[in-house]
Amino acid sequence: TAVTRLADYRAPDWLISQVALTVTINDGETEIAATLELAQNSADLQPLVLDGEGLETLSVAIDGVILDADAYVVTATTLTVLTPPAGHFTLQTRVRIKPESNTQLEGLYKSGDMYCTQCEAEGFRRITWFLDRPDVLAIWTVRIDAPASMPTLLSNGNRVGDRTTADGRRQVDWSDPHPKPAYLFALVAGDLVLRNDRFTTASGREVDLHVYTRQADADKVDFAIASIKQAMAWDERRFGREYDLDVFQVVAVGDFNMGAMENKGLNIFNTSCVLATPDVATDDAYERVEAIIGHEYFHNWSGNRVTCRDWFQLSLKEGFTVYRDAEFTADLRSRPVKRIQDVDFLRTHQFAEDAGPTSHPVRPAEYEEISNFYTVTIYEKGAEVVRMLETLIGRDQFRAGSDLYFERFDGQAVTCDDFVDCMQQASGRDLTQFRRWYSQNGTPHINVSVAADGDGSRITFRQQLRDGQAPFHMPMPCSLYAADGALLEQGLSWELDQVEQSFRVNQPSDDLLVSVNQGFAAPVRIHYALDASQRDVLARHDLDGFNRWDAGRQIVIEAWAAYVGNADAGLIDPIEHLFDAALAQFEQDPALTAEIIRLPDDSQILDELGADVDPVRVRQAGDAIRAELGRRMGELIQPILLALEPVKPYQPGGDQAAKRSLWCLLAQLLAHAADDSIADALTRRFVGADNLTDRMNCMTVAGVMARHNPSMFQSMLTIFHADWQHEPLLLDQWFQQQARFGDFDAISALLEHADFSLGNPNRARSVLGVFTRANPEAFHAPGGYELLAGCVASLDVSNPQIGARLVIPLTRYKNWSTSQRERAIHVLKGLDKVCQSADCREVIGKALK
Ligand code: HT7
Ligand code: ZN
Repeated sequence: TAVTRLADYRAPDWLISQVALTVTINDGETEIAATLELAQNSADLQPLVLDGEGLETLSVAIDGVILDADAYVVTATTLTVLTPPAGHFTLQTRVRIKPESNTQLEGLYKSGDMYCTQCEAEGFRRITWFLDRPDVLAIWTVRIDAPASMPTLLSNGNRVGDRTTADGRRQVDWSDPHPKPAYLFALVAGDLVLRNDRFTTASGREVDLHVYTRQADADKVDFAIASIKQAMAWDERRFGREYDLDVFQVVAVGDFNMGAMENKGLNIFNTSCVLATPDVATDDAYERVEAIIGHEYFHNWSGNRVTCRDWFQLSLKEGFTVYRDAEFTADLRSRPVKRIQDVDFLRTHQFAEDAGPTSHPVRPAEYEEISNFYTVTIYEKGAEVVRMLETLIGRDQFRAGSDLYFERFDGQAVTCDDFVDCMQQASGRDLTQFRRWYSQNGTPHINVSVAADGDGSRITFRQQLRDGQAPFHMPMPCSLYAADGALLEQGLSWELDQVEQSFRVNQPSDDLLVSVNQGFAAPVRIHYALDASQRDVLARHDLDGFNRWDAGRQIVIEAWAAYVGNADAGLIDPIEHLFDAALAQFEQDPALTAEIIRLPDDSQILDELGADVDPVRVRQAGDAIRAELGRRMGELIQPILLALEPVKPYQPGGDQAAKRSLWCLLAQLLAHAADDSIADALTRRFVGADNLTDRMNCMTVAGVMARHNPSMFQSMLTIFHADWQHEPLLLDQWFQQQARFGDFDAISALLEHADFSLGNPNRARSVLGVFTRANPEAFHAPGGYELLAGCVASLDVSNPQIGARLVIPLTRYKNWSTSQRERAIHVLKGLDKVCQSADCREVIGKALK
């Protein structure tokens, strides 16, 4: 497969200043007439090579003259005009495409009755011939011409024309005044319901807010609209960024490869990331809707007004925008809880990615298929890198750097280095070494040791680096505590920039506990050997909220990892101790309490244990620990569960959501302990629930109980299906619960269910994503890998982007037990023989290297 390399980047030979598209939609075929104003951008005149894929070319003209067939060459992926005029000229093309048979969901495709687009990263070339690269920015006008059955015709920018033609067709014209690359183009056509609202910007401009859904979802967008207003106001307040068009449009689409897309002025959302009512969205889903609405909206500046020069710079927009949406959530909700959840997510998913075969730097040096690089490294680690910049230079200088960035590069396509340059200029700090975070992959491991040094101590940090890597520059804020938890020194703004460096403090080493990397300032793994009682001191006394939580986290991870090798109930004592202390104060901060008693994902234990571990044993050890905790703490938990009875009416978020989450975690401990005393309360809560969160929580607890008593889980599934099968998002939830708790046979049966379809990414993820990531007993059972592989082989043809994502759990076999590794390699080799797409071939190829 062809590899694209950053080192080979060259500015385009041609630029496009203006684009005029006419998109004529008819059932079965769509015609696109494109007029491109081209300008020579190279010193020597070069052929014009346009990108395209799956296009039927009808005509090509230059300056109004149709070209002879020998004046241009069309291949499967290019159209080359061999001798274009020097300087400036107009190119007109007409092509035909078939959105109805587009199953890849890239380019123009159909979701139900609605036509919609997804052009990032390289989908626009599936619509018409173009210079489909992010450093070609043009001013666009679009005419959509469609049958009267599709009255809603949307594109980017402002609506400038709207008519019904003599033959009854609809024609709508759009004009976008801001230059943009092709990946930000969008078009939607259908019969949609509009919900509208307004926002007045800080400078007094009125903006229409338009949210479009299919008829059945029209009542599910209030929360999204409120979130748009919050996001607009927040970006003005926090980053000085105003919205810049007359209308901001959002469309909800049921078939979508990812969460949402920030097309200029026309954001397209997966229904799962925009629709929210108490009956269709859990508390977590509400928070996700708010965050993703924010994320896509914030892209209007960090991504759209200032975009990426090439796809290697993807984190320039994604890392920065994730950082921005995390701050948005932190400001709207609980900052400490948001930080804990984000770090937990990073450790679970990004650390695992960085330890696996698809590990790559925040700015990759090469790729085979760019769609494979929309990863937790680009997004979440990229956001951590931006956060480190803020920590290193301070909040005010970071804001000055971001102002400079938006001002200097407005309307341009730039690089990660350009971003750091702005931070460097605004702060006056030398960030040369810091840039290694963009080019060096892997999670840095930092060994911390404390040794006596005269009457004080020396705290030494050692960076363990991969072969050939140079040390990172990172913030390492620390505080010092005495062995009894008394604060000795706070706010030590240490920074690391060498392989080894040490700091002297006056406290004797036998009475010193260091609270290291406070707030998880640097995205690293810290190795600081403390015993459980020392960690317990920090878990009680650390004034840094994140590190207080993290001390407890380390207690759990170490105990669980030890328990995998030796099921000694005594190992559970420190966890019980931690949970006891947390529950004693649950009323003060139920959200934080929930974070303390939420056990980490299995992958963090696998990471702790290193090589040759059976993931099923890790899961079983975790379940045994939960069961033991449930037995030991039952008497403490019972009254708390009563105190956490549901409050009506349902409100998403806040204290209510925290209490629901805590209830679910505690009830699961009892369920693991096979404590049937909660059965009646569980049934009552499920039947009486006025919201999805409680229904799902009850099903989760019943799913755990199903081990020894399957009937309650089964009857909840039946009731839920009968009540909610008309809602696709709830059918997804119904599939997810079964994929999580079912055995291998049950999961095989799900794939045969009439409502299962690999063609809908949400449904495919609901079964395959959950089964492979959250149900190790079924996944590692005989036939589990093959079950996934069969689906991946089929997706390789119909939707390779999704296939390449779903196969990833099978590629993480490096540290599994020998027989599991051998089976995984065997199945991957089989897949390697049949898969044809660049997407799947890249992921599988790397896993087999
Ligand atoms: N920037 C968007 C990325 C995206 C995407 C990428 C590849 C294929 C399909 C896609 N849909 C959306 C989403 C975002 O980060 O905001
Ligand atoms: Zn994004």
